[in-house]
Amino acid sequence: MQPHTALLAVDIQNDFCSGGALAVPGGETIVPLVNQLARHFETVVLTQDWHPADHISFAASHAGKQPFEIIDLPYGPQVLWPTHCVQETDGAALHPGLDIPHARMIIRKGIHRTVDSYSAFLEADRTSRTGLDGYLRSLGVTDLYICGLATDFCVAWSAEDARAFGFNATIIEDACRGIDLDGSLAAAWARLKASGVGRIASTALGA
Ligand code: VGL
Ligand code: ZN
Repeated sequence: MQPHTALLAVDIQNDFCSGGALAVPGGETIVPLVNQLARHFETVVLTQDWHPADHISFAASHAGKQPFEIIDLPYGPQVLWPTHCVQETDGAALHPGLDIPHARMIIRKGIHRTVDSYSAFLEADRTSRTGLDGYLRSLGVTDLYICGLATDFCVAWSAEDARAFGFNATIIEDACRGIDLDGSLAAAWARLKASGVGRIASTALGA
């Protein structure tokens, strides 16, 4: 790949894989492909969903609420999730099969108790930044390829924000898996298309 490209591998963590607290169907099956793709990129950034134990996105933090209910927060609607990716737990660890020794940046997100962050760039208040845009720009990255979990949440939000921050963004579709909550996967692809996010298969990158 050209030096101005980078791979963003989103939330490939135990809790999003089989047996995890918020398992994405087939989540772990992308791991060998992501490893292979990563070899084509000099710059690889990983993200980790990384929540405090009493995070506002957890159903358990709201009396009487169940996972997958939606509540209104000051920054907008919030899906309530099973408790997942709690800081420093095994569930929050990167999947052990991930083999990307040259990955040189890990962005941890969702670290503030009162704000969720699906996006690797901007938290759900749409104001607080993770710093990823500045990091990529300082390396001269203009084109971002994105893979990981889950297609319809953290991958989609990260890709849309990549566009909003002025990067070209392309999702490597077979290197992602979705949650698909009440049609969220189709809705995400429609939004992605409208915001100019590309969609390719890994074979197009020679992987
Ligand atoms: C994610 C729901 C909650 C994701 C993270 O990585 O897509 N989804 N936290
Ligand atoms: Zn989360």
